[in-house]
Formats: sequence, C-alpha cells, structure tokens
Amino acid sequence: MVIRIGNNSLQLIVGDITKQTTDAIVNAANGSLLGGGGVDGAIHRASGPELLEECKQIRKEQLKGEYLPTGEAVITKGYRLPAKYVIHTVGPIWTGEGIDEKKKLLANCYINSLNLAKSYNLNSISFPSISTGVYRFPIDLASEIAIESIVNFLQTNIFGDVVLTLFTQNDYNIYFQAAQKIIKTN
Ligand code: AR6
Repeated sequence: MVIRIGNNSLQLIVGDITKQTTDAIVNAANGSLLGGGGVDGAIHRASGPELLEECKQIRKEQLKGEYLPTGEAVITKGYRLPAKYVIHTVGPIWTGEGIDEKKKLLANCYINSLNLAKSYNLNSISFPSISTGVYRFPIDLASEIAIESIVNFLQTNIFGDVVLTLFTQNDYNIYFQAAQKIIKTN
C-alpha cells in the first residue's frame, strides 16, 4: 500500500527492517541504547559491533551518562546495514495506566525520529511497529498513532518517503485498516 501526500509518500510493507535500503531505519530501542531483543537485537546483529560502540559514546557524551528518555530519538551510522543511518527511539511501555501520556509518548517517537531525519537532510526512512512487541502497546491503538503522526508530518513537511515495515502479515493488516480509517477522515 502506498499513500501519496503531496510530494511525499507513506508505504506499508511486510518485511525485515534490517534489509531496508532507505536512508535511515528506526530502532525500537530501550533507554540504555545497549541493545536488547526484538527489532533492537536484529538491528545490532546486522549492523555489527561498531553500532554498540557508537551508542555507548552517545550515552556518555550526548546524554551525559543518562538513559535516552521515552519518546526521544538519537542518530548513529548504519555500519553494515544497507541503511546509512539508524535512528534510535524509545517507545513507551504499556501498563494500562496513564494512557493519554503513553499515546503522546508513542507519537513523539515518530515525530522526533522524522524531525531528526529531516535535520540530516535524509529523504527516506523505515519504521518498525514501535512498542507493540516486548513493550505490549496494543497494536490497534499503536497503528493509529503511528499513521496519524506520520501523515501529519508529511502534510506539513517536504520530506520524501516513509516506509512502515511490519514484521508479519497480521501486523500489516492492522496497519492497513488504520491507514484506511485515517485517510478517510483527512
Ligand atoms: N524487522 C521489522 N520488525 C521487527 C523485526 C525486524 N527484523 N524484528 C521484530 N520486529 P519489539 P518494543 C517487530 O519487541 O515493543 C527490545 O528488547 C516485532 O514483531 O522489538 O518497542 C528493546 O531493547 C514488533 O512488531 O520492540 C526494548 O527493551 C515490533 O518489531 C524493547 O524490546 C516491535 O517489537 C522494545 O520493545
């Protein structure tokens, strides 16, 4: 599915984000930036040990030893990945409490990643389904937040191409439905 928004596009695909050839791919990281399971583990394995070294450097210098706050984003090189850059963001952990705040933080992940990509003059970016794995954010709600945030950004910026890389056909179907709903109301 490809949605045209001005000169920009939003595409939904089923695939492995580590194989994407967009200028940047986004990592659903944790605040430590030191890797983990899921898409984070896959990105670190495919990129190689230099990625972890650069993440450690960012923790030390840019973040003064602190964790990357939820909803924020930082950028590293892609090393052995086809993508030139990796944008690391931290999604909210779903607990069933503070839902409005969690929704806002998830939107921030997409918006801050897109703004960071734009500030690096990048023209294409691939996102995974942030927070809907280990962090247990309900995917029906997460898909709507993701698509709304991206569509809103593409309506108000000259950027290029955004790809939502969904790992399973089931996830793709849920994002597809969310996209259809949001396009109708726009
Ligand atoms: N390509 C695309 N999507 C993938 C891939 C892949 N190679 N591998 C998994 N997914 P998760 P979260 C999907 O758990 O919920 C990590 O340990 C997966 O099917 O990776 O934000 C971090 O270090 C799911 O749909 O991220 C954090 O501690 C989506 O990616 C924590 O997990 C996100 O699932 C972050 O949890």
